[in-house]
Amino acid sequence: MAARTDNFVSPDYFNVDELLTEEHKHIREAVRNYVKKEISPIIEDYAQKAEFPQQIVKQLGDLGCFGPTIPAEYGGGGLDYISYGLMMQELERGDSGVRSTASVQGSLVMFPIYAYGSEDQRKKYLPKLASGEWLGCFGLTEPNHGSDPSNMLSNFKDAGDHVILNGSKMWISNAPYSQVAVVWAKDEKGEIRGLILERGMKGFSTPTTHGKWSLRASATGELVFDNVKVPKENIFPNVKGLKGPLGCLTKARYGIAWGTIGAAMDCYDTALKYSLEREQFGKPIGSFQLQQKKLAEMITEITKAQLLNWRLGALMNEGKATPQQVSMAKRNACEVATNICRDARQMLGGMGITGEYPVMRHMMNLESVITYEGTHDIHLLITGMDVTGMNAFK
Ligand code: TGC
Ligand code: FAD
Repeated sequence: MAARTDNFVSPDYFNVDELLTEEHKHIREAVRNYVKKEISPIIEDYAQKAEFPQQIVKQLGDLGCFGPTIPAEYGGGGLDYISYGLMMQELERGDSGVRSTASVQGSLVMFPIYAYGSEDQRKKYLPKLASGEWLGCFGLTEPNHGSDPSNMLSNFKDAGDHVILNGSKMWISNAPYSQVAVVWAKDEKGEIRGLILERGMKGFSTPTTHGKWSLRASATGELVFDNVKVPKENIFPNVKGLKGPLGCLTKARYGIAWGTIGAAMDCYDTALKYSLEREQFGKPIGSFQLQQKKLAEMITEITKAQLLNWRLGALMNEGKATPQQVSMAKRNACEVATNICRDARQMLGGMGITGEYPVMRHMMNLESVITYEGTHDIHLLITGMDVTGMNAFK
């Protein structure tokens, strides 16, 4: 397939740019240019072949997309949450799988090592993860425990200076290419703890998951632990319980709220341009009311989500954002983006199902994004519990 030329023009109907600093705009520009140059020309091909573009790991490290909010002394960017959000928006504008690689590395691997790890763990792992020398993954979900991770079965037993880990994890992004895995498992008291595993530990394997129709350019796999001997120094000393992994998810879900709107912006831009060029019945299809309704609704929802994300970013910067607010933003953005990509696909008619345009790829990717990091319904129940005070999960 011929490499696609990326002429993306970013929609900004309410001048949200005026809310950004010069540094924010500079960071966004750098990531947008990277996506135009290195992602858009190749991503369709990798998605069609269901291959992970391994070269992006070093590129994303060089660009500062891994752990942008982690302090610079550990190799992070020392940036604020709006900068992080804008990076995720631009990466997912290219492909949700590329954003996935960055959010797993930054929010689900580097963040827990930074927030819950010992000083030795921080020094050993963070700089190599920030630079992209090492890739990491995050193992929470199990074959029989997805939405309900508190009932996980993976467990470890004390064996002197090390522990013996058994169990398995499923649906793990980056797993097949990771040097490092942050794994959540229960100790002998049944308490959830985080452990850092390294590729090469005896009994630890990462089989690839095949046959996905979604996130085809992202590598997904299992983590299998068969009596893995893990040194005690690899256990996070500073967190116990489900709040450990859920705290990481709050950071990653925040990035997804921005990211999915990036995918929606790409689909809107594509559909708008197509509607001005494509003629039927002697007129551009953009002149028909039914097509204008789709475009008007797309830009309305994108604008609302951009404003919500900006406000959430401001709250994150002040340390005031609640996990429930993040859930609302993740759920809303995934729904909006999924609907926009589906409408854009229809507006392109038959061309909408081809790899000539990015819309079908985005649309299929978003079926994963609306499911992972807490499903659409789980986030609705989180909001429901927050406003009523009553738990409808159990
Ligand atoms: P619950 O009793 O509500 O909470 C247990 C403890 O955790 C605290 N907590 C949180 N802390 C930080 N951030 C959050 N978002 C938190 N939510 C809850 C809570 O305060 C409590 O603390 P403490 O001190 O009292 O112990 O737990 P529950 O068992 O009732 O479950 C609640 C529920 C269902 C909302 C939770 O389990 C959930 O969110 N389930 C969804 C699972 C999920 O999102 N899995 C994602 C796996 S990772 C992934 O998908 C990566 S894809 C990445 C990519 O490719 O981009
Ligand atoms: P289930 O929990 O079995 O849910 C099935 C359905 O039941 C859903 O519609 C759900 O909303 C509904 N449901 C469940 N409980 C309730 C309830 N109480 N009330 C009402 N409805 C309910 N996980 C990781 O740990 N690390 C990763 O890197 C990772 N990457 C992923 C990459 C991809 C491509 C995918 C698809 C998933 C990934 N996941 C990862 C796993 C993901 O987080 C889970 O798929 C997700 O949390 C849902 O779990 P499940 O698939 O087991 O669905």
